Amino acid sequence: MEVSAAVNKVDEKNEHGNGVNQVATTELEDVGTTIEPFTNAVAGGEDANGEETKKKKNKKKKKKKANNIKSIVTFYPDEIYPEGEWMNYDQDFNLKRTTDEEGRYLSRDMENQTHWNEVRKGAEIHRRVRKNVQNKLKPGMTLTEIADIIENATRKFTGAEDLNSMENPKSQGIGFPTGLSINHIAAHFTPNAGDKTVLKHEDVMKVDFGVQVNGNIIDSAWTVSFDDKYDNLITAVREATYTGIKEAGIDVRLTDIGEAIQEVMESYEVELNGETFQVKPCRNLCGHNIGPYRIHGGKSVPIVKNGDNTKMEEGEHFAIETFGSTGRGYVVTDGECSHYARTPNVTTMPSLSSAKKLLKTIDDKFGTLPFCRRYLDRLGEEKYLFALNQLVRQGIVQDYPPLVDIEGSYTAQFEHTILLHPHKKEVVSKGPDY
Ligand code: HZT
Ligand code: MN
Ligand code: MN
Repeated sequence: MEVSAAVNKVDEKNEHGNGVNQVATTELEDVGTTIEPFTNAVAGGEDANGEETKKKKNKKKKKKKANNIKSIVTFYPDEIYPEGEWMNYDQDFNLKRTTDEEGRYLSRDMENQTHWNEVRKGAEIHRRVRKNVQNKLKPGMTLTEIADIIENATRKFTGAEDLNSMENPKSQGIGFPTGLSINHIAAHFTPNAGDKTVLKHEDVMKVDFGVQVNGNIIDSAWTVSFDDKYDNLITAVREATYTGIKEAGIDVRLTDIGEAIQEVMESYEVELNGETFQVKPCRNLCGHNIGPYRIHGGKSVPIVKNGDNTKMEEGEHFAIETFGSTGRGYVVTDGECSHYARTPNVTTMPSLSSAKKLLKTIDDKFGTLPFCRRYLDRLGEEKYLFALNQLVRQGIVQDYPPLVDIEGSYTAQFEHTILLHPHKKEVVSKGPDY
């Protein structure tokens, strides 16, 4: 399947027919792709059995779902996963990488084939999970239901359904908690137990979830809305992210990527209830490199010109993400925390015995991967909040509270994971949807 053709088809028809604005045209240069993500359709075609009883229909639907969400290995028995979208490096100083010396670079790249294949496996799972949830998202659903759909599908595809009974619970599964951040909340909201938040027709929701295979994390996100008044906001951010991906390359300065993103983002306006807003980048949010079992590897990719002369390097793995806002374009932390991760390289032992016990669960089940309170709940942990807060106070665990712009504003996000191969870059999480 050719990605650009698939995207155009999706754009014309809004194939899910649910009025969900989560797909549109792409300006990503089409340099050819080998993605075949939906040869084994995830959600299944609609059954044409309108005459059948409701009972029978439900039965049939259930069975179909069970057939399509199972270990990804079933669909790839040889364990070779499809490549993402290849893009040439388009900076002048990168041009020779795609031409003269391609052979030499390729042989160097060969040594990492298992690693790239693991990343591609995670990306294929990401595409299938999001295709599945995109078919189901409707106003009226609770955020807990949505998170469960995404996380249960990720568990099934990766084969990580029960961490307690897995030989190596950290080998593959959820990469980080499912972000379901609505309106002025830009990032890092996921429901805690008892959360009753319902997705509304007028909402703008960022869906940001992660898949990991042997610690190789796929981090990718898109924005959902049901009202076309947000189209310009969403398009601005999608195009800004694509610009970031185009600008990325070996030896490219991070500030230059931010500058290009900012220029594209700010070229859009949104009109909401008679008021016009220039889309602003959330200037204190950024993309990041990703390391094994580390969602952020230490480099930040700005979404405004920030003067950071640090360069991207060969072999690096980046999450390119941008956030646009009708508000201040600046986020602060607010509200109850749900996301946490063990701080890497911190060996401090907690004094409290309950904190020690909780830390052992975290080390055994998540290592340095981010987790949320719901994941502790399902492992059977109870009344752990005091211990968890203790770990945070001692710097053993980092908390990631929700990041919000001003009340009443709307924020959007798009994100892809890319690999900087010696000769070309690979937009590994690219799909026909975004
Ligand atoms: C932290 C905790 C998580 C990383 C970016 C992000 C969602 O804002 C350096 C740059 C998941 C991810 C992260 F549970 N963050 N990507 N997708 N959030 S970040 C960050 O903390 S650190 C950006
Ligand atoms: Mn993300
Ligand atoms: Mn990210």
